[in-house]
Amino acid sequence: MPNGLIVAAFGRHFILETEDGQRLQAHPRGKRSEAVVGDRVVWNTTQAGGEAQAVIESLQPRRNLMHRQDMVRTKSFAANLDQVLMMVASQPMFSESQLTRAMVAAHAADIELVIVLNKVDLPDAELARQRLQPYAAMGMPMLELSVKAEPAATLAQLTPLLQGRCTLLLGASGTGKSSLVNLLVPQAQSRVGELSQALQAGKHTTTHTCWHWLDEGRTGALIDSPGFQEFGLQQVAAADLASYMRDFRPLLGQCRFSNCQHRQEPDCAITKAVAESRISSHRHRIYLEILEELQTRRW
Ligand SMILES: Nc1nc2c(ncn2[C@@H]2O[C@H](COP(=O)(O)OP(=O)(O)OP(=O)(O)O)[C@@H](O)[C@H]2O)c(=O)[nH]1
Ligand SMILES: [Mg+2]
Ligand SMILES: [Zn+2]
Repeated sequence: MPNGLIVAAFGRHFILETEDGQRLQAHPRGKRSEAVVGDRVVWNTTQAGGEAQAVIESLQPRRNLMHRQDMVRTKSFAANLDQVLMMVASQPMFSESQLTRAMVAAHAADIELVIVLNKVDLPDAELARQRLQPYAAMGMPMLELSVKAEPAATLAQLTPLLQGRCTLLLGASGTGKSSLVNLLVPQAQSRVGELSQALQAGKHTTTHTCWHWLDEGRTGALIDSPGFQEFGLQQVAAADLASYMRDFRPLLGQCRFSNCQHRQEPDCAITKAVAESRISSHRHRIYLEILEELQTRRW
């Protein structure tokens, strides 16, 4: 049976790309639809209503899997990634909680994350820069863009970073992810239109994750994803959370208790660092909020 690549996912409907670059509508065999964008799959053809349809028979083993949940259901949304670009902006002003959550999710999946501050042409970019200061200090890779105002500079900055790699774009709604995709992949917009038309049958979701090749040789790809509000982390074990906080990591193992949760325990290296402003109090507050969520809530 032939191999294929999942390039778009709409609930139980998928777009599959064949090895020679053809795009087909595909459905999973059986009830479960575990495939996500970036999955390599084995597929087969069936006849449905006189039309040939692709059926996803099985998934190939994944290199990694990026998860995220919302209140409604678990969404594991892209696999086999080389890196995540987390896009933030000053308009709308980014949420530090969402940024931290994306960083934790990428770290837990062992995927590199680069913070991209977009819209630096806007006057309040300076405020966003200040809020990103702790992230720069902890050594997060970071770059600044103005996709709309400086397209040529954006291309020059991103081309070397994206070449030959598979990159997932993440970020809140309105940060400029699709603008970036359309700049880098000028034909992307029309293709998105075609795909959603092809999938009108019974489905009316417009939020979907979609794969775009960056080059003719199909070596580099950029995955656009819907902007998020919720960013649940139920795949993360509460006990591992602190180790995914980059600024906490160097201090882990220095608390009095080996099972310290870094809440209010005596002789906690983390709360001490917070008191001495070596770790930002925002980061600690966000950590406690996520910890609480992982220990109590099951979405
Ligand atoms: N000022 C400014 N505006 C920008 C820039 N990049 C994108 N925008 C604008 O930001 C708005 C949102 O851009 P989109 O690309 O749709 O954002 P998105 O992240 O794809 O949003 P969702 O699809 O909802 O998740 C649009 O009005 C863009 O024109 C920029 O560099 N500077
Ligand atoms: Mg978009
Ligand atoms: Zn501690």
